[in-house]
Amino acid sequence: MVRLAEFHRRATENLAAEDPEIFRLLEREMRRQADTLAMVAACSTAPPSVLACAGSALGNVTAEGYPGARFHAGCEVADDVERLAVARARELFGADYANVQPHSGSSANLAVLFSLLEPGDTVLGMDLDAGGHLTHGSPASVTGRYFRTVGYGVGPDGFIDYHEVAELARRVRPKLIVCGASSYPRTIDFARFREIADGCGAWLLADISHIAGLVAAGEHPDPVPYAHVTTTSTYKQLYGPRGGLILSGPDAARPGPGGRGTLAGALQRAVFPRAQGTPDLAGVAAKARAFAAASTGAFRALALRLRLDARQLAVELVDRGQGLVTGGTDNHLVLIDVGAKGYTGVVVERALEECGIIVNKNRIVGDTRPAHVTSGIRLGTNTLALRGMGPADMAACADLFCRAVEAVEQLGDTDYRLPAPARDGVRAAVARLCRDFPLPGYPA
Ligand code: DSN
Repeated sequence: MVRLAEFHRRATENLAAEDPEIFRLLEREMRRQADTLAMVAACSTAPPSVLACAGSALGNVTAEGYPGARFHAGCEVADDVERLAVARARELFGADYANVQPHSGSSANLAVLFSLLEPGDTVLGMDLDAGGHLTHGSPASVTGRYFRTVGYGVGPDGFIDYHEVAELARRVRPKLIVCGASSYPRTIDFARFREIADGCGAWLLADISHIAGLVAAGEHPDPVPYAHVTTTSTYKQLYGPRGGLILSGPDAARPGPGGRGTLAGALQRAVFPRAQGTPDLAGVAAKARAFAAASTGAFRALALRLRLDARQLAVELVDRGQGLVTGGTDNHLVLIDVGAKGYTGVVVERALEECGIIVNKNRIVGDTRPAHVTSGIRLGTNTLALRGMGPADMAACADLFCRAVEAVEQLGDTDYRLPAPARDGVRAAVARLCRDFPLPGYPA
């Protein structure tokens, strides 16, 4: 303990002395995070104990393979760390199988797709504009180049139309269906997706990167009993390090692709040696730490709060005249149609950033604007809830959002003017809110 603490203290001092340029940048980033209101739905703030693991000497270990079967010596501790991370992930999600090595959620998805499918097989995934993810078969991703991909969308109300998905699946006979999304504000019916997959003999992959914390806390239906494979990134709603995770429930023991071995065996080989070499063991330790934190009552309270925060934030925004995709939210995410008020997403994103509010532009259903412009803004409450803000504090957040947006004069798709007095007023209010609700464990 003393050795580790001493190491981190000296490491920081050495960094300051040896490389003041990067040291200053790291300090600046810490200050930026403390002083701004992060409402990017795909982010959270990892507790310092997670970052201590991620920056530890375990990162020095080269350890291809799995615990007890490595291709390098010196893995005694790394093996224990990885076994602990796997056990904690399985316990947290009630899974029969867990692989903690993927470097990201995207890597996890690629490993799964490339292990269960052959090039040219059909994948049915949610369209990017409807709320899906690049790795669910977008033509911009390798998944859209190596597989025949068909997209399902959402109905005019913004909700998934399960009858339409079932009809599409019957027609195109996919070998794999992906459910889960990166900008869908509503509950996903994993049991219904499994029925659809079973109806056409497809594998079902649930990507819960955005809602993993809600799932772990019982605040969103659980995909693990239904999907053959579940994936997630660990840095979004699990408040963990950059990284990914693959899980499987009762299907882990069933035959793998082509009837060979087991599904669990295929997933192990999918990550190593097929898709990755040595894992990031420091990252694996950080995942283990995050999984343990996510198993606590405090985390369950946080997950409930972030869901209730999002629900209230949606109400407050609608009360202030904002149009929301689906009219509200069931999870942590609120999707705003700023195009309806004549703004582009990119202009709103930039104007809010000038005011200290961090959001991201997002295409919305039927969007005619390109991905770098968009008509939508996506908000999330992961970090607001971590700061201790509850539903009663969402009026203040919605107010600041609307004050900033209403002050913007849109001049072109990407050009705008934001009068300094309005900007400074919102910025000062944001700074006050951040001081009143500091990030736990971070210097204020
Ligand atoms: N998946 C991307 C997002 O939802 O923004 C980033 O992780």
